[in-house]
Amino acid sequence: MKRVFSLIFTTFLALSAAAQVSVIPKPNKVEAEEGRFKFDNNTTLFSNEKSSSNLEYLKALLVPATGFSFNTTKEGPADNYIVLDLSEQYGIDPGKENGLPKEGYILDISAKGITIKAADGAGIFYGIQSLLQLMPAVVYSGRSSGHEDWSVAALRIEDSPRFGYRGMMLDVSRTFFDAATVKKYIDWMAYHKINKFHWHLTDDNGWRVEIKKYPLLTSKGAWRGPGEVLSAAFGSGKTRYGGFYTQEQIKDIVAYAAKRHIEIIPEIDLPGHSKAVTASYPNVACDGNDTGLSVQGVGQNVWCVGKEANFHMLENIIKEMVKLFPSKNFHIGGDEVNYTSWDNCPHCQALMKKEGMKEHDELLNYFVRRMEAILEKQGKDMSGWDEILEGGKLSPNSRVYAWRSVAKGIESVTKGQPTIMMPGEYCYFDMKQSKEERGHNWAGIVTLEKSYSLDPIGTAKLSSEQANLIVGVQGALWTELLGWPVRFIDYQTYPRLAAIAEVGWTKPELKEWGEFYNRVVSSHFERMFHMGIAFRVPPPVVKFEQGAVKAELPYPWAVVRYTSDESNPTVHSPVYRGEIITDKAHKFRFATFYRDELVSQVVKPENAEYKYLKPVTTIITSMAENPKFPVKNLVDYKFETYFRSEKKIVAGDYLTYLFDEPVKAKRVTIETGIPNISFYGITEGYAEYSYDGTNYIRGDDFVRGTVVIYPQKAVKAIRLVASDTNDGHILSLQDLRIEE
Ligand code: TNX
Repeated sequence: MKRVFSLIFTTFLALSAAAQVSVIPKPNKVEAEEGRFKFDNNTTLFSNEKSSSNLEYLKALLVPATGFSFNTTKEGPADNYIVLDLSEQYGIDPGKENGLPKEGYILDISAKGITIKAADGAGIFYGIQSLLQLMPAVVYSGRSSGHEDWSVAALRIEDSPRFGYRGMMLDVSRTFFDAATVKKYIDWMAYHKINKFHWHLTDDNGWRVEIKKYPLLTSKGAWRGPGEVLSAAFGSGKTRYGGFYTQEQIKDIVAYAAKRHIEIIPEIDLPGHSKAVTASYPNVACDGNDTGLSVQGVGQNVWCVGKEANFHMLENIIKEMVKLFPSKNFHIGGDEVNYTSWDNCPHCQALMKKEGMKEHDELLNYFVRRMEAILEKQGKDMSGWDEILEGGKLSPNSRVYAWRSVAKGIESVTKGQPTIMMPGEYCYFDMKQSKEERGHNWAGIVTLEKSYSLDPIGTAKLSSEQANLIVGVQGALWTELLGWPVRFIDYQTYPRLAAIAEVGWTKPELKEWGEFYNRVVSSHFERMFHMGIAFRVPPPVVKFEQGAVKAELPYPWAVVRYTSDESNPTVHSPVYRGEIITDKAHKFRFATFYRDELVSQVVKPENAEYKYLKPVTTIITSMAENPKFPVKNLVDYKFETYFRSEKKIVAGDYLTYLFDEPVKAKRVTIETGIPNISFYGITEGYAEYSYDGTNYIRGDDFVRGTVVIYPQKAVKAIRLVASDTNDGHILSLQDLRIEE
């Protein structure tokens, strides 16, 4: 009887310990065991790996956090140890079942010691990552309080990834991130067992890699602003903006990533998205007088396919770059080519004729095939965005990155191409995370739950051969919107990358949203905090119902603070404890705080009456309207609808809101740019206001597209004036927010 009881009891203990393992991405098999391993000053490290890289990596985290010395031993220790045990024997070989797959590991923790077994260095590294996540979160920062319990529960994890490709893409062209930031970004990826870094190094708005043979690519093409060959973009305004990586810096970053078992796949975006090139070397562009614009509103940004010299230049660029990047794969972009450039170019037209092509996308395929050949000569396989499927066949080795939809990924594998699934609606971290937050929305709102719900193989009926062509999944951060605020890069990436990491690593049958979310908020927030990530903290949902303001906490122990005077909550604002009866719900503001340092988006109660005035207004403007976004959108007082100019604005362009009757307002907020995206606002300009409709008083200059006016008397008119062109190809304006 006693035995039975103790058996039940141990099983219970073991089960609950297994349930407490909150590692992200979730390991594929966890068995809890009895006891704990306690780290102390005599704990030794031993590794049989030829390279000391994993061992040093582990030690560099453990020593500062714990204060223990973690001496390394020459022989396998008998007690109180951490052993890294690498042997190819543990791998799958034809004669043996149940071996460890690539990147797999076994983490064994007993009271005596910790062993990580793997058949490759990456496996050892991932065993280390799981171990770190089982320890107090301060292990990542070294900011120990001195009260941490440096012990871990005994268990055995046997784990390996679902996909061999678990990636993250960062666009460093639109916003430039210095080498130190890129390294930090790589560190964070490694903590999540992400193993590919797709580095989007060039785009219209900046070329970011030093090429010795073509120095203008960076001396000119890496800079935008007044007097530069590239005009200001994305809020860079009147300052010179840019930067690039030297070849030495790139090598250093590639080596840094390799130590973290991350392969860097470079991308130079071709043949479109190439304004930085054509502005620096104008001969690269097509001849002919094309005035067409790319989707992003950039003209003359395409490599001419008809000029043979361009392929020599590309080969030279590739030759320098392959020396920097050992990856077998090289990404050449291929997306969103503005074909009017080729349509109007005599060289491209002559080439079409010569090759007997009928459609302009055949020119794209021609270009792509030439790039395949250039890369093949250097021993590389080509990768590109899903547009490269158009206009003809590809080499079977060419890898397609499906970004527009899951369907594009399916089309790609159906055509026999190795494919990375990264559909925007799940994987684009430049998309907004809720309606009110900044971000793009062309692929919808990408919540954490949405990212988590992706299954890269999914429900599509694929043959097993086709399914095998899906080599993995990737998150992406495009950075048109990331110049500000500070650390927005963290906010957009995390925790969504944690979700994609689990999509890429964990067997689908083990995934469960509610349980994942619980791991994120109860353990991973604290880890990310100590990793130094300013991640997105979820805001509360706040409603005004039956005379009371009620906040629903994003998780039960969330610290939500509020104000009742329209100001943003601070760490000194009261903590929300329960519903608040009020007749001024519209003045309340709420935010979730994480450890006083990270604050969520500030939210207002839903359903409260926001007293924006809606005076009858006439618009007078110097700008032609885009008929799809007409001037009348500015006077419907629906804040989602907005105005777009037909053309790029010039200094002196204006728009006046003329009220039928003077309006008494305590405050008028003028926001420009697309609502909640903040693209195409006024970057250089000011607001004026008038009490009589004739004489105007100059208000403030626009700062990040916004001006606030506090009128002394009833206002008759408000006018926005551009003192220079803005940095978009159009201007977008919104309804006035007029408060009584
Ligand atoms: C489309 S994704 C693009 C990028 C933009 C992005 C914004 C892709 C291959 N092209 O140039 O930055 O949308 O979400």
